[in-house]
Amino acid sequence: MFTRAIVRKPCRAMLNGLSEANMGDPNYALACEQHQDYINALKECGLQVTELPAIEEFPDSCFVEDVALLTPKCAILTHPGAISRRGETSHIEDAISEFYPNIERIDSSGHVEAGDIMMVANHFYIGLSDRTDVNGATQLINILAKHNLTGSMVEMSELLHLKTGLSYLENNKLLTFGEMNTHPDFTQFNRVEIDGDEGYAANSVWINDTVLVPKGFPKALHKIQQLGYKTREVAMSEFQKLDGGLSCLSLRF
Ligand code: CIR
Repeated sequence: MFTRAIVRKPCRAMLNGLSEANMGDPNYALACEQHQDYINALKECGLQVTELPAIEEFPDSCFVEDVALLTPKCAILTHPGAISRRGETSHIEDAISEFYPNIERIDSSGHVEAGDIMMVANHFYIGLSDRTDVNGATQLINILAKHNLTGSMVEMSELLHLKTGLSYLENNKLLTFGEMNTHPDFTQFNRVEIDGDEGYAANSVWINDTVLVPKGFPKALHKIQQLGYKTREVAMSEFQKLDGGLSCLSLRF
């Protein structure tokens, strides 16, 4: 059960955000509209939303998920693998300190972006991607252990972040895509494969028994509804152009 979320408004400089999507430049006005609807969707799921202002200095700063891991027991500031994103952590710290008195941190010898971290109850799967390395993941596992939480590293080779191809929908249900469909670390879950042409929807978000699903992926939407969940579609086209999915736009806790 989540009660709160933190989001950050997109900045005009988002046009210069990191991207390998080759889908063209995002339209800033439309991105702001979509972001507002995303906030509405979080509120419809019962969350109290902290809305942080845009920071022009960091083009990718609306993707707040990557710079911190918030768990029921602790908050951890990451050290992003993407150089242009490292300064984002100090900006999120103030917002988080309101809710977590003692903030842990990944030191600069390792890299972690929390888009690579999937929480399943007290266990945290940590994808080893271009953005998260063994040093960072080891630091994270050690911090989690101090709080009676566990973590494990997941080998991966194709996706930007672990959750680009995986979403845990609670109740042992897992959406998978691409290399995650047959990944040995996830065979114990009830897996639902997202079709190759709808891979972007593998990043959907469970919030208090509603699942947010990106708009325009009808097969994925149907599969999630068949699992018994209420769904809420959110248009994400402008964030997709920057490789950002639904989970990336908020910290939920
Ligand atoms: C980046 O490449 O860092 C951003 N353009 C997108 C971040 C997406 N975040 C995520 O998947 N958690």
